[in-house]
Formats: sequence, C-alpha cells, structure tokens
Amino acid sequence: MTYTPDYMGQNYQRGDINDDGKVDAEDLELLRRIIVSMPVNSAVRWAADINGDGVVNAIDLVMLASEQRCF
Ligand SMILES: [Ca+2]
Ligand SMILES: [Ca+2]
Repeated sequence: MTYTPDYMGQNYQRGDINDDGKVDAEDLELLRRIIVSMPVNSAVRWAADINGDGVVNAIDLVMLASEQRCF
C-alpha cells in the first residue's frame, strides 16, 4: 500500500512530506516511516529527499530534524 497525502497533485515543498503547507513534527515522523519501509509515490519521495541527492535516508532525517530542532 502506498501512502498518498490528502492534497495529491499540488506542488510539493521539500520537507513538507504530508503536503499540509508546513514543515513540522508530523513530516519528521513520516520521513522516519519512509526510511524504515513505507512505500510512497515519487512526489512524496521527492519531498522527503531533503538534501536532494536522490536517496531518502538517515541524512535527510537528520537534516529535517535539525530544521525542526526535534533532537
Ligand atoms: Ca507537513
Ligand atoms: Ca537525500
């Protein structure tokens, strides 16, 4: 099953993984899940790839977390 945000088809903002218009702890939690195993479509994957290197991994999580100061 692929995660599809509520507002599919709109322009994604990098880091705003659930596409609700803000980057917050919910996006951080989603990014964690994507890294672990959650399948997502290419638009969501793009939004989750914070540093834009084509891979969604722990580096993106750290970058997003540091922006959110969650750690
Ligand atoms: Ca968001
Ligand atoms: Ca990345």
